[in-house]
Amino acid sequence: MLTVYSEKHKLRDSKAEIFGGELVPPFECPRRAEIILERVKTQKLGPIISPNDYGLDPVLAVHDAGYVSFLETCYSEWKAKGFGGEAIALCWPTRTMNAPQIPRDIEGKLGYYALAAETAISGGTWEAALASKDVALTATDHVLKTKGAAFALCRPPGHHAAIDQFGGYCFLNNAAIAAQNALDQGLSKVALLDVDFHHGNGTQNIFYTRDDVFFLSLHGDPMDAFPHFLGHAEETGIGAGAGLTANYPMRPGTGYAAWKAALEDAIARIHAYKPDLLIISLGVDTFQNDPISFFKLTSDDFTDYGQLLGNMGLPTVYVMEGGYAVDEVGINTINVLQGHMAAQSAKP
Ligand code: SP5
Ligand code: ZN
Repeated sequence: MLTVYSEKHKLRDSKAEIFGGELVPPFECPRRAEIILERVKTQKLGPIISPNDYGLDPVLAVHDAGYVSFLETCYSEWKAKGFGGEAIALCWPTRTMNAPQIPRDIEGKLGYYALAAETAISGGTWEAALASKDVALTATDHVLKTKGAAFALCRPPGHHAAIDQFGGYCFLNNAAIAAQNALDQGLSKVALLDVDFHHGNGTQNIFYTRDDVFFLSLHGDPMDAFPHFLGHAEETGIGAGAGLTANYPMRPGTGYAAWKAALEDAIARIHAYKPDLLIISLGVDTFQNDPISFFKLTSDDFTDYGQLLGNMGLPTVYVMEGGYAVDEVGINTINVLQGHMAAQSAKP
């Protein structure tokens, strides 16, 4: 399987995450991608290529233009105020405030465009985010050509990034940008299956009213887990998108048997939709030793579900999302891809 990777991910190297009331080194760190890349090499997964530059048009096809220019200038506006640290949101238009105007001040803009405070915007974040969407777009174009599968080793991740909000370590929604770009090249229907531990609130937000992308997500119940305010089973899409969002929230301690049952249901629904392309938001934070999550998957379970995904026989793009047990993040990720490849080569 082809891997697309950009060294520019290293430019996303934030120093601080708010966690448990303390500033800690971010869970979403450069070493994650380096460990995954290393495992791609040692397991001889296949060729590794650098992404092409697609510019901003595919970004603006899913994200708000004001949001995109905010991301571009946020850090320099923050520094211009004389602040010593990284840009972190502190104040929001919450339930008791009126529909907001977008403030002039960068601290106000941060509150307007942030959906969580844990994610700091640091110098280099924008450049890394741009390269990350190029990784997803390049992998997708390869799959459109070959009808096979590819791995987009994206970093920073994307699935929490909404039309005009960042957070959950995400800035640009790589998987959504790739899905939209495939549609813009003439595909009719894309299925976007999110197996990251966290609900893909950003992806759901982007496609909620549409019938050309079927979004499905398996995740920690938002009653118990980040992002807390989206991802309930009752959210199934509206308008043309009615019935084309499917959420599978699961409780703390969920193990592979229950998780796999949810995946099998999702797979049946994807088959019924008959998509031209499958995009997997691949987070491996469902692992039993993940430091911020509560599912109980073992490393072997990742291989097993990779086979189920490969058995679907669809052109498939794997887009990297989360996974914070850094020592095992390479093993678990590549286990999914090797499971997929084993299923493919078992086909007559
Ligand atoms: C891409 C991705 O996986 N983003 C996840 C962002 C999660 N950020 C909030 C983490 C809050 C964790 N609370 C954990 C309690 C652990 N006992
Ligand atoms: Zn996650």
